[in-house]
Amino acid sequence: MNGAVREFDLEAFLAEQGPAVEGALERALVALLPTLPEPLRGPLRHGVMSGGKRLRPILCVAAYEACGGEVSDAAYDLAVSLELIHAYSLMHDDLPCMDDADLRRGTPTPHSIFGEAETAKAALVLIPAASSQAWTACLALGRDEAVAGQVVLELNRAAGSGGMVGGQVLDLFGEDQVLTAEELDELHRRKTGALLTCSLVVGALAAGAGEHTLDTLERYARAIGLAFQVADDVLDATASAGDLGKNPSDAALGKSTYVSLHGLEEAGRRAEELVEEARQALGDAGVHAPALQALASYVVNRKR
Ligand code: GRG
Repeated sequence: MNGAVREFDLEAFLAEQGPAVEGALERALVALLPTLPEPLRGPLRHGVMSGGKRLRPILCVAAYEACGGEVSDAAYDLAVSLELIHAYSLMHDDLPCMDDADLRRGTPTPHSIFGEAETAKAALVLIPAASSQAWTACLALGRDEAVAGQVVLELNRAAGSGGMVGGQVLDLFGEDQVLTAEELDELHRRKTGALLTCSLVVGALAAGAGEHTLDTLERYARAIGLAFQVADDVLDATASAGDLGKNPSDAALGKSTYVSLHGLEEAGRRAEELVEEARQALGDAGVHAPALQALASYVVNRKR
C-alpha cells in the first residue's frame, strides 16, 4: 500500500460525499416528481432515496476532481445522472420477472410496497431523466455542447445493450448454466463494469480531461469494475442477509459466479490483483488521486 492511500481518510471523504450526493438526488426528484402522476411518485422516490453506497456518483466526482474540476452543486448534479440509471436498474432487477427480490438496502423493494406495474413504469422515467440531467449539468459546468453530447452518449452506451442491459440479458440467460471464465468476465464487464467505468469517464470528460488521462481512468475503472463484481460474488457467498441488506441469491438462482467457478480463495486473490492493477494504472500515468486510490480498496473491502 503506498503512502497516499495510508494518509487518505476515506471514512471522512465518504461522510462528506454522502450529503452532497443525497442533496443532488433530492434536487433531481424535486424537478421530476411533479411531472408524474401520483401513483408513480412513491416507487420513484423509494427507488432513488433508499440509500446505497452511492459509489457511481462518488467515483464520478472523484474523477472530476482528479482531472482538475472544482467541485460544486453542478458537479454532483452531473454525478447523480449515473445514480438515476443505477436506481432504475435496481428497481427493474428486483422485479419478479428478473431476480424477484423483496429486500434491498435493508428495506423492502419498491415493487413489494407499491406494486410491480407502478414500479416498472416509475423506473423507466429515470432513463431519459438521467440523460437530461447529464446534459444540463455539463453545460452548467461550463463545457460546450460537444462535450455534453459526448457525456450523454457515454451514459447511454454504458446503460444500453452493449453495456448494462446487455449484461443483464446475459445474466438472465445464464441462469442454471455453467459459464466459462471468459463468459463471466464479459457478462460483468457489461452488467456492472460499464456503468462504473462510465462514472469515471463522465467525471473526466466534464473536467475537460485529455485523451491520456481518459485512457488512464478507463484502465483504472475497468479494473475496479471487475474487482467490484468479484467482491460482490464473495459477499453473496459469505455474508448474511442482515449484513448485505438483501437476501443472497446467486446460488438460489443458479448463477455462475467468481466463487462458483474459481472458489473463495482464488476469487479473493483475483479481487486484490485487480485493485493493484487499478492503483498501478493511476501511478503509471502520474495521476495524483488519493481518493481514487483509496476507493479502489473500498470496492473490495466493503461489507455490503
Ligand atoms: C433485460 C431489457 C433488460 C433490462 C434490464 C434491470 C437491468 C436492465 C439491469 C440490471 C443490471 C444490474 C442489476 C446491475 C447492478 C449489479 C449490482 C452489483 C448492483 C449493486 O450495486 P451496489 O452495490 O448497490 O453499488 P447500492 O445499493 O450500494 O447502490
